Amino acid sequence: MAQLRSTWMWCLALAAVLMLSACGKIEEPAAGVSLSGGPIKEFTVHARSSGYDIQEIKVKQGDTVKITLKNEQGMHSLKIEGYNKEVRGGKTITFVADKAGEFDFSCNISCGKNHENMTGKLIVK
Ligand SMILES: [Cu+2]
Repeated sequence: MAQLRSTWMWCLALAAVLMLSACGKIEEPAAGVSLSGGPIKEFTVHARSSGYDIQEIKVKQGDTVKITLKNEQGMHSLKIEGYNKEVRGGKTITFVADKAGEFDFSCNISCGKNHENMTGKLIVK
């Protein structure tokens, strides 16, 4: 009788382990959702010839950053110095903010007389 009970307990324990490992698999982030496993910070930046509507993008180190650039006037891009990342109007980029610091971004397309106004900062803390 005692032996039957211990076998039963062992089966329960095994079932619990199997269930836990199954749950672990479900919680794993799907590919392309979060690159780092950390939170995803999403920004939509609108570009006009007068500049970007968002001049500061603040995230934490380890965050997955998703930036969508929308051209409101003309053709623009958003290039982040030091991260070697660029997004063009109508496109989205996703990357992991693995380096802390302040990184200037600017438009990498000669878009006219206000081109130099198209600047901002990615701040990674
Ligand atoms: Cu521009």
